[in-house]
Amino acid sequence: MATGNKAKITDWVNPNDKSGEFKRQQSVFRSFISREPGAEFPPEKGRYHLYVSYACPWAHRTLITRKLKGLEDIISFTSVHWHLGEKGWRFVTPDEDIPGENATADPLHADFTHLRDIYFSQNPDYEGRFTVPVLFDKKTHRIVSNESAEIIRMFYYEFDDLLPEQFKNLDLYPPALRSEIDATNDWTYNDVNNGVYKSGFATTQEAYEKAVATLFSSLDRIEAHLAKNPDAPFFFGSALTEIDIRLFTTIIRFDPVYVQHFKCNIRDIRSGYPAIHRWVRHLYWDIPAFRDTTDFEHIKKHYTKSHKQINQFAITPVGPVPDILPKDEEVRAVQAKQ
Ligand SMILES: N[C@@H](CCC(=O)N[C@@H](CS)C(=O)NCC(=O)O)C(=O)O
Repeated sequence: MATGNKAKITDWVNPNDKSGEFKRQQSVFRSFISREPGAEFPPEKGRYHLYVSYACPWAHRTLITRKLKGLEDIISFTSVHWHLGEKGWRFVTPDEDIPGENATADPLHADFTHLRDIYFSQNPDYEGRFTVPVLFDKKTHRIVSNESAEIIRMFYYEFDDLLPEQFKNLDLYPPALRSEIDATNDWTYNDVNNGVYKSGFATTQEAYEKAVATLFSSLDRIEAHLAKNPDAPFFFGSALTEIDIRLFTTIIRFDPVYVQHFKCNIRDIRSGYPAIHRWVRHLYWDIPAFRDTTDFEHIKKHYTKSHKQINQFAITPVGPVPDILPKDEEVRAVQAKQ
């Protein structure tokens, strides 16, 4: 759906659409960084910049992957302010003190105040949504991609020639698991990553109930899968793959935001899904690429203070406390059963 003319930024569901269902638009910029000779966007140190929001689960994928693959000195980034207003995401101003590394003004364009200025610099008539993440080429001043699923795949291999052995060897999409990863992505994208949004943005009871039922039956499926292998650290056993990255960014937001704000409240993770709870805490507490890129202040404030169609007074709930439990603590009801 376009944001142009009369549509409000919070009209994620077209008010004329009687189904009340949230239908996510396709990303528009779909080029690739490639190490093939003659590629339009070759891998080069310092050439590319990521625009993200710490709040956004799709952008969060790119920050985790950048860190896991050791690309911190190769690809720079900026996080926007957590508030999404009528003109979309905006940059932090110099007088503001916002948490998180690189939550600053746009370092590349001194006169840009909003993320949409980058989209308009590509096409003054751009009519799509102004979404993060955006992968930007400093050399040609073009947006390479605004599709997180494709940006993370570029990071898996295309920069490997510039990386030390330890990072080159990390294969997040290993050939032996590719068909299983693709099949898992299909349903986890639709039902879980996007499912929480379909639940929260629904504007009819029917659309909401359909989304929330599908979401929870897919969480049950993930729980059953992880419970089969209780000592395994990752979704596919001993191999950290893109499934862990893509599921993590939704699950880490689940109890703090999606349960109450998006009404995904049949169960929560900490009391209702022991295997998912164990898996997410391992990633968060034991692997810096997951923990260091997670900022609960951006996450909680963004959803609750930007989605006025859901939360008119922009009050951010205090709980749950804490945002994520330590690995050796359980909620009281779980403790009592042990
Ligand atoms: N398919 C995109 C979706 C990105 C997306 O929807 N990002 C949201 C933030 S969570 C956004 O920037 N929304 C702004 C808007 O819709 O106005 C991707 O995965 O990269």
